[in-house]
Formats: sequence, C-alpha cells, structure tokens
Amino acid sequence: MTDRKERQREGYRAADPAEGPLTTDQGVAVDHTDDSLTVGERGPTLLEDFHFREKLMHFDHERIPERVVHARGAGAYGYFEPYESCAEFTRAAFLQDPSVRTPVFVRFSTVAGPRGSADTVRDVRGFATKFYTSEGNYDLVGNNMPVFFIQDGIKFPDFVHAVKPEPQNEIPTGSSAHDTLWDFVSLQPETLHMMMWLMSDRAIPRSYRMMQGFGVHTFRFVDARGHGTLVKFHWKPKLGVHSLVWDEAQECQGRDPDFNRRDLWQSIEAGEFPEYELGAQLIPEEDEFGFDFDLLDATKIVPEEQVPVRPLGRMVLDRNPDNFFAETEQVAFHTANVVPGIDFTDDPLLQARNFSYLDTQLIRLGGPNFAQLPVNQPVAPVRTNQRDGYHQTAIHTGTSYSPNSLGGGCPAIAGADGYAFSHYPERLDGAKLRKRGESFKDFYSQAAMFWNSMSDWERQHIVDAFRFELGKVGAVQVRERTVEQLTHIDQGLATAVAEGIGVATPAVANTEHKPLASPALSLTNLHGDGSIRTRRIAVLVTDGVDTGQLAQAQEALSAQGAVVEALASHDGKVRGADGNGYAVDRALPTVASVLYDAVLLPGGPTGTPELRSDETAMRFVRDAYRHGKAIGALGSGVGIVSALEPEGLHIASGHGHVCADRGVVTDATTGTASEEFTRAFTDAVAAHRHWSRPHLHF
Ligand code: HDE
Repeated sequence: MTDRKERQREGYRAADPAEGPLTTDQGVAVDHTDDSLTVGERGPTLLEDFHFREKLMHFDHERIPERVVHARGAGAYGYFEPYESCAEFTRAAFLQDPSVRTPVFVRFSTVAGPRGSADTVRDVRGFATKFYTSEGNYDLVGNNMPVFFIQDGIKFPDFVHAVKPEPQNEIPTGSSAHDTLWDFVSLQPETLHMMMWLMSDRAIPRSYRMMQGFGVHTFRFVDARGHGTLVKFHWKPKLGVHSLVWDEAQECQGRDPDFNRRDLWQSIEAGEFPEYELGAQLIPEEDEFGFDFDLLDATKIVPEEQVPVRPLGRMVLDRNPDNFFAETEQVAFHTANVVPGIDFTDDPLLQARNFSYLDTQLIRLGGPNFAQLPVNQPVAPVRTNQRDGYHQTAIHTGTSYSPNSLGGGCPAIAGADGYAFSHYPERLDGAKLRKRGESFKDFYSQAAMFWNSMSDWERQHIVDAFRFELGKVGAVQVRERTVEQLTHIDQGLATAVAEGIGVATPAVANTEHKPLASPALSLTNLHGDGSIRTRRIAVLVTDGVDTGQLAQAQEALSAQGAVVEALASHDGKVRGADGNGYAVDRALPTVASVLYDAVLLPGGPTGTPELRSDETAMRFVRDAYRHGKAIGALGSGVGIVSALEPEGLHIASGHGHVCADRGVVTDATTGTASEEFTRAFTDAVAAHRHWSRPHLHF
C-alpha cells in the first residue's frame, strides 16, 4: 500500500515478536512467564517479581471507558476520490482532483448498546468517516438515517438517558423497547420522524456495506472566493440498501452477535471492497428560506425529488485495521474537524456536537494528546504550540508561544494564500434567548411523508415494530400517549398499533399536513447495482448429492461474486452420487439460515429423503422461506420445497421446466443446472427478499 496514511501507519507497527525474545516493558529479556516468583513451590509470591507485577499492572489497565454512545463499532481504511472538481462549490482540496486519492478511516457503529452488545439490534447505525486530506483531517460523522431524534443538543443527555437501559437494573441491553425511551418519545414529539425511521427496516441493516449514510445537518461549502452553498451529505452504497427482517435480526443476536462486524471484515479480506458514492444536495444560500421547514432543523430531510443528490465521488474500503483497540477503539471523530472549504451552519444540534466530540475524547482517551495516536494523526504536517499533557509522545524542541522572536517566529501564521481555514463570515444579529424557533415546530409532516412513501410491506414492518416495542412497555399511559402521537402521523398507523398493544384507538387528530411523499425513501427504490456480489448462498448437501449438477450451479453463482458454502450435518466430506467425496464448508449445527441470503437444494438419487428427515436442515429451509429469501431447488431437491407446502406457489413438477415464483426457483430436471435455472435463481437472490410470498411470518 502506498497511500500516505499507510506509510505513516507503517512507522507505528510494533516490531514482529518473532524476531527476538519476550521482554519486560523495559526491554529486559524474560526466560519464564508461566509461574510467578514464590518462596518454595507452595509459598507466597514475592514482591520483587517485577515481571509478574508489570504484567498484571498493565493488564489491570487495558480497558478505557467505552464511548457513551456508539460504543460498539467496526472500522476499515480505504480511500476517497472525487469524480470531478467541485471547485464551483468548495475549495476543499480533497474535492478538486479526480486523480488524487485521499486516505480514509471509517467506523460503523450501533448507538445504544455497550461494546459487547449484538450487532443486529434495532438501532441507528453510525457512519463516521475521517478523511486524511492534504489540508488536515476532515471528519464527516454521520448516521445511516438522515434525521435525528432531537433538534437541540441540550436535549441529548435527556434522550440518551431515556434510550439507554433502565437505570435500576441495566435492562434491556442495546434496545429501545422499554419504558423510559417511549415515555420520552411520547412527551417530545420532535422525536417522531426519527422514530418512524427507527421502526422501519433501516434500523436492521443486512450489512454495513448495504446501508446509506447521511451527514444529517445542513453544512456549508465555501468556494475560493468565499461564497457559501448549503449542503446535505449522502453516502449511497454500491450494493444497494438492504435490511434484515426483525425475526431474523433477533435470531442473529444469538447465532452471530458479530454479524455486521464479521461481514465487513470478511468482505474486505476476500477482496470484495465495500464502495459508497458521496453525494450532495446543494442549496444556494439565497434559497435557505424556500422550504416548508427550517434547514437548521435536524429532524427534517430535504426530499431528493426537491433537491437532487449530486454525485461527488466514491469511497472504497480496502483494508482492515491491524489492531482493533489501537485503531477502531482509539479513533476520535469530531464534527468540528473541518478543512478549508467546509463550514458549519447554526443548526443547534451541530453546534452542540462541535463541543461534545472534543470533550468526550478527554475522558475516553485520557488526555489532550489523542491526535498523536496513529489512527488520528493527520497526514498533513502538524505544527502547534500545544505542549505537554498526558501521553505526550513528541519531543518538542524550541519555543511554544506566539508571537516569538527566539524561535524565529515559528510556526508562522498562514498567509493570505488561501491555504488556511477562515471561518465563513456569516452575518448574525439577535437577542440572547432560550427559545425554540417557530420554524422548528412542525413535528408531524415529515413523519407522515415517511409513512406515505413506504410500500405495503415496509408499512407492515413498521406497524409490527411499533407493536413489538410498545408491547414491551409496562406503563399503559406511555403506550396510550404514544398511540395518540401516532394519530398525528396517520390514523391507520395509530389504529393498527393500538390494536396490537391493547389500548383504545384514540380519536382522529386534527393535525393537517400536506400529503407529502418521497419515493427515494422506500427501500424498494434503493436496489443499487442489482448484483449478487458477496451474497451468501447455502447449499445443503448429503451423501448421494448430484455433484455434477451442484458444481455447475456453484460455479455459475461464484462467477457472479456470490459466496457459496456447502453445508451438511457434519464437517469433512459427503459422498456424491458419482462416488467422489464433496468437501463440506460448514457443519449445519454451527450455522443457521439467518446467516445466509439464500439457499440452494441440489438433487441426488438418495439425498433428498435423508435431508427431509434432518430437522436442522428442514428448519434451515423453512426459515429461509418465511424470511422471504431466495430458494433454489434442483432435481429431487424440489421435493424439499414441496414438503414445506408453500400453498399457491408454482413449483416444478415435470422435466426440463424452470419455475420461478416469488423467489422460489425450481427445476425438477436431474443431471444439469441449466442456464435458465441459474439466471432465475440469480435474479431471485438479487431481489434480496420476496415479500409477496404467501404466509410470510416474521
Ligand atoms: Fe454523536 N456522539 N452526538 N451523533 N455520534 C458521539 O463522540 C453527540 C449525533 C455519531 O465511531 C460521541 O467520540 C451529541 C448525530 C457517530 O467514534 C459523543 C449529539 C449524529 C458517533 C457524541 C450527537 C451522530 C458519535 C461519543 C447531539 C449523526 C460515533 C463518543 C447534539 C449525524 C463516532 C464520541 C465513532 C459519537 C455526542 C448527535 C453520529 C458523546 C452531543 C445527529 C457516528 O461526543
């Protein structure tokens, strides 16, 4: 790797331990690290055992406080390159030259759960990017949802206290389904738009590689002449936006709590680099007040149909970190890490963040020198007058004040050559007051817009999510108040939720809002490149499997970038119908359908009855079916699909005929996996889920 960040990291990699003996922290060689120094074989441990004491002392201090929010995350390095110069809007150096790649580090996270919590909880996902630009670090600290729960940062401690586990018993872990959160929501209606997103499938992404990212706030681009343009940032994943279903997400929490983290790591290791397009909604300053809402209100989006997203460039994540703690845990993002050409607006949430992110690192990273940590170090030269403090690693020489003559006046103040950051000279005038502006007070229109923009199945999932979450709330008045709030969004939604949680349907609210909709919000319109790259396809095999047919199908799917794994009741090999051994990738008891995107059932003269009597295998197929996943069956494998009794589905019966019906692709022909079959199965996998399937149950 040749990028500047990589060369910098290289200088920090600790020497390969294979090259010398174990030593103490002081470099003294150690010949024994398994027993402490004692008086006789059974006597007390001696204080003079400096190796033992140092080892324990260090171990005792291995943990640092976890992030108060976004504690659980996973990170990766990569690069960003613009498609063309954005000089028309911003002078930011990293957005000028398509031939210049800027190194990045991205950390994805959940918000509410602690470091050891499960990945697939219902939650917002953080999407924080550090650009190591030639002009210093720029951090775009976003989420996978474009709005936020609150409008003013002063409410953040209240919101976080409400969403975190109940204080008396720290239950539930990483879940919003409890009384205090919904109590807060029902009393603070600005949360409702975000709650709609949280109850939607956006809150259970299939993969960090398959979710959008948003800067959330309105920021400001500034061009070389000092002219400003308001901007909203968007990340779009190349693979499209895809989610799990709730039942599956819950099972994943037990089957693989590292589901999203593992997916990111494995994809990068396999050379399947996650890719996202950075886009911007650009709004001329003179149009700032041309909307039905306030651009400074982070609980609102600017509909893409109103202001299209202009593609700016692409980001590719191509390297996993070397050390989780050193890099992913110690990375310190800060919304105020901006570079010339990018500036803030007066969004009160953003203003609060500009204080909080710097402040939080002091407790988390133990002092003011965290910018010296390798992952946080800019690749741009750093020359400050900051000195001393905990964990100072630099040996500064010379003076550390300005102005000075003894140090030759260094470091000098940047000249007017356009290199330095200069704050946007926004004109402001007003009385000091604590008051939420009237332009922030419409809490329901965009929540309703979100609801209006959903397809039927997305609506059903939202209703189910509300029922699940409120169904875990003990306080009846909180359930009632929340349903009452929902009537301001949509009476049908409120009624459906009320019926599920046993409270009376409240009277129709007299809120009036325009019947807004934004098709860009529905997952049905966010399919990405439509490929099956990195999709995990399970092939269930037993002795007697038709290996020829299987190899054909496997080859065709792998050629399209899918990850195909053969699963059997045991590890090792199964005996194919041709007598040859066929390698098993994983034993069924160690995996589950929820860890795959699709399942393929190959044929074989003796295979099928055996598989049918294997309850683990049958459950695998049943789960894939009810979670809406693609199922392919060949030859006698078709019998397994029929055994599920999927009422009303067209399933192949005779020879040479491929049936594809709502993601169930069957071909009863023995011996070959036809091109027609693999094409139909590929399409079914690419569609992600098949919601119109009869009797889906989540
Ligand atoms: Fe954060 N947030 N936040 N947040 N946030 C933190 O900073 C905070 C908000 C986001 O991977 C903390 O270093 C306040 C919005 C991400 O390291 C802390 C407010 C958005 C991450 C903090 C917000 C975010 C954080 C905790 C309201 C989306 C993880 C640890 C005014 C645009 C970054 C840390 C990582 C982390 C404060 C609201 C995204 C305490 C006060 C809105 C992705 O500083």
